[in-house]
Amino acid sequence: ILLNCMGNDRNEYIKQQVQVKNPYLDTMEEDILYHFSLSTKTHNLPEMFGDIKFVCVGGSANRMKAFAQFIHQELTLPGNPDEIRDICEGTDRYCMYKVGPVLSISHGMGVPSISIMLHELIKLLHHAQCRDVILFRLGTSGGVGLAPGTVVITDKAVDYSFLPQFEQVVLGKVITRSTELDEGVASELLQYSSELQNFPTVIGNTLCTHDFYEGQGRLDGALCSFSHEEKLEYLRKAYDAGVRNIEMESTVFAAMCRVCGLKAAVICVALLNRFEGDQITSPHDVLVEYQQRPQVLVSHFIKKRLGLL
Ligand code: R2B
Ligand code: URA
Repeated sequence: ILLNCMGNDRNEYIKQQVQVKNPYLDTMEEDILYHFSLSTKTHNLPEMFGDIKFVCVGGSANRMKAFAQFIHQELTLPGNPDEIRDICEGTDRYCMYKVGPVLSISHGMGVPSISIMLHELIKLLHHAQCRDVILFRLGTSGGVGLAPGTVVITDKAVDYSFLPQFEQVVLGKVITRSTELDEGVASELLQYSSELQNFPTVIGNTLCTHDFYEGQGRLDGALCSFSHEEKLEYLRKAYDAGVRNIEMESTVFAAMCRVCGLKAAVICVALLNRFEGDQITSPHDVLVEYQQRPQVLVSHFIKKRLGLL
């Protein structure tokens, strides 16, 4: 019985760890996380990152720095938030800030950019022996039948045919991975959004595309190979499949986190209603306020989890 218990405990313990799914990694003497400008030989990753519990990623470097400063204030941590240092200052590919148990990282635009970052992030969390980590993508998106400013918590991240899957070409063949996200975290986020004032939030599917213009059915790119009617028909089909917003990273984010046993959620604000147009016409200050909304919601979640609320 005792052995059995220990076995179960051990399984539980391992399950909570960040799992890399690559047998070659353990045979490497050094692992250079090139795009972070970090390495297992030159940096003590367990010491630097071992206490991380929440990882927040988003496209823009400035926005993720602002988020780090914001969460620093929200958690009332000591020190000056203006003096926060970019851990990846040795490279300008991505930026990274650590604030207590929270890591804030930028990922650039699109699937290839975020997937490079996620490979190195998941290895970093593994090398650092982090446990019980939740990942959040905080982003912007185009709303599908939603008022600008609405926050969308992703139920399923779907591809161009509205299926919850991510296709990747590996050695010349397409492999398909599931993009199921953590249901518990999503419903907890929705619950917390109702505790915030003037905070329109919905849960819905998120369409992930490989382009901002033609790929999202926009009529205002340098190329346009379809009509206004065809655009509306595609958006209507998306809406009927439960899609409420469109962005460019959610499927690979969901797929990679799932394979590695990481709980993950996607929270994006809609900057416009795509049934009404393609250009983002809101004034700068309005857009800045919209982009703070996912940050406010995730900060609320983190404070709840840390017992600060
Ligand atoms: C949302 O906004 C960016 C495009 O403007 C892209 O990274 C995304 O997913
Ligand atoms: N990001 C996108 O990918 N699409 C939009 O319409 C707005 C932001």
